[in-house]
Amino acid sequence: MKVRKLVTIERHIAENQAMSPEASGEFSRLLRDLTLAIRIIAREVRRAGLADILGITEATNVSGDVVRKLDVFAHDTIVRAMDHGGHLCIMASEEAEELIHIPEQYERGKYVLIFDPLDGSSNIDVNVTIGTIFSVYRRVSDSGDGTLEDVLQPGYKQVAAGYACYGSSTVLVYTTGNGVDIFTYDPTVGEFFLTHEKVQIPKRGKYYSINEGNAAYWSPELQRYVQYLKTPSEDKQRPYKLRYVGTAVADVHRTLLYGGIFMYPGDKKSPKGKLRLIYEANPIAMLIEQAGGRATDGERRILEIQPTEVHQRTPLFVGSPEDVLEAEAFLRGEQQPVATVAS
Ligand code: P6P
Repeated sequence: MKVRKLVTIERHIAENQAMSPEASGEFSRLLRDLTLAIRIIAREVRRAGLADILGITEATNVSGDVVRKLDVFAHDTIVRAMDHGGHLCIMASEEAEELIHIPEQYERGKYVLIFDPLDGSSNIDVNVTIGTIFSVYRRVSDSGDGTLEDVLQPGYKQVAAGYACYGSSTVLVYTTGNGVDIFTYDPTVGEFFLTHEKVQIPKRGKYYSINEGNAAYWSPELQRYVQYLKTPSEDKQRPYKLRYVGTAVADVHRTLLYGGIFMYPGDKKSPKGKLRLIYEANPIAMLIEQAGGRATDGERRILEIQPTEVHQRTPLFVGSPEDVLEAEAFLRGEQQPVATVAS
């Protein structure tokens, strides 16, 4: 629902905290520090072409992606903003092979931060939308330094999840389990203002989002599903429109607002697909489920998958509940295309 009242994200977090009695304020301060990092990244994204932080480094990350300067900047900004506040016991970044421990001079807190500092790297140098994705968990280890066990938690344990989408404007979308709220950044005052409250995804959409360039590697069932979406139907529900940005945050944000389905499936080349479970799929899944949508790997609920490795990948089917359920039926071989009008 669109919002007219002027509410900043700080006030929204504080009011949210007031609603959860056990909140000590530590969680609110964690989110406040994270939004500072996102503001700084947003500024650099806007001026990247002028600040010589476009372009690539010689490095590749643990997933084999070419690392770009803005990736490194975003990663460093989040670590520097978050490592001394006393809220976290450990961090994990898609850009870092190893877990990020809290420097010994700083206090450790009860939360875990998992983040993809800059999602959509391949789009950075061509001025296409990119994003930052984050997840917050409570620690499961008792005290002191966080552990691998604190990081490898199933997605349903998230206490917060969100993304920043650096597009025509910068929006911050997050949930703490009480629905999904969207904030739009006003750089003239340096504030994120609440613009959509308790967002609900349409039950079904008219968009599908997948990299059709991989069609030759898809399973026959997936090929049948996508062909079904492209085949005109008597009720004009189909064909769906294809939209694919190549930045998960952008494709998910459109799916959240307009409905439909975003898919990064496993295929013959990459049986587990490309997206990472803890950095991308889990936060996206929490947000979409909180907005009334569905998020699976084609059969299992993403949030119930027990991670075994920090950088593990998962197929992802996410969006309007009717669309994702229909995709799953095709993947099980159940659905046969219904009668369609001659194209
Ligand atoms: P492809 C960006 O590099 C990313 O990790 C996701 O944000 C995006 O959805 C996907 O890769 C795009 O991958 O293979 O279609 O270029």
